[in-house]
Amino acid sequence: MNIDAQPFPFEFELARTALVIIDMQRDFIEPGGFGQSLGNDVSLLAAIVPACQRVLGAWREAGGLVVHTREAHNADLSDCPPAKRNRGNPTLRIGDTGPMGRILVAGEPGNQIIAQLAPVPGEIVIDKPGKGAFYATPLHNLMQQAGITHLVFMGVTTEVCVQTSMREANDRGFDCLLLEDCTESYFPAFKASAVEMMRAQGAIVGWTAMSDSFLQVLAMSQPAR
Ligand code: C5J
Repeated sequence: MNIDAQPFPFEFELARTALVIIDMQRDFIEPGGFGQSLGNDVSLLAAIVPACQRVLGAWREAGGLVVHTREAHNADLSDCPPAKRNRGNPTLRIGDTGPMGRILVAGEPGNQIIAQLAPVPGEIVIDKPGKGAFYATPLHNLMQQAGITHLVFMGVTTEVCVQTSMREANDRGFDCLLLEDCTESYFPAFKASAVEMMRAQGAIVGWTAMSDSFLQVLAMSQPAR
């Protein structure tokens, strides 16, 4: 398949491609979570949910592999370095109890993926202690076992966990596409810069495309499995 992308078309085979949805969890998207504790306006992020739902629905229909990630720490915070916990001087630190339970702790209500994009059986869910989806997680092995060579990214936030994960994937040899209208930042200027820098220099980190181009091509595909 061939997607109209920047800086040039992105080619992929459905059976060798995974859709990776980064951290669409309540802690970042709903009031009362980690995002708001850092002083951010979380309403900006909710705007991408309908576009993400359309892509996820079409990808599932096509039989593509889905990976969801969550930024999540163990309840004893053994995987949260003090440097991370203390950063930003937040009103609520990682591990503190907020309106949606303990901030960024696995299993807490705020740590769940939002209902509109909730994983279904058979989809991979990766809990990651860092910003990148590959650091201290089994993601690389799982992708190799599944024969995956290409990754399509959506999620939040563009310049933090999405960009870090795409860079990690790129260094591990994956070809990566970012769906521009399916990613968002608390800082619109940071999103714009991150998108520009990833596709610059001939897709030095990866390609970018709008979800409509992706959906059009997907609609013409044969199911992967
Ligand atoms: C942040 C993320 N922004 N998922 N996490 O701390 O981007």
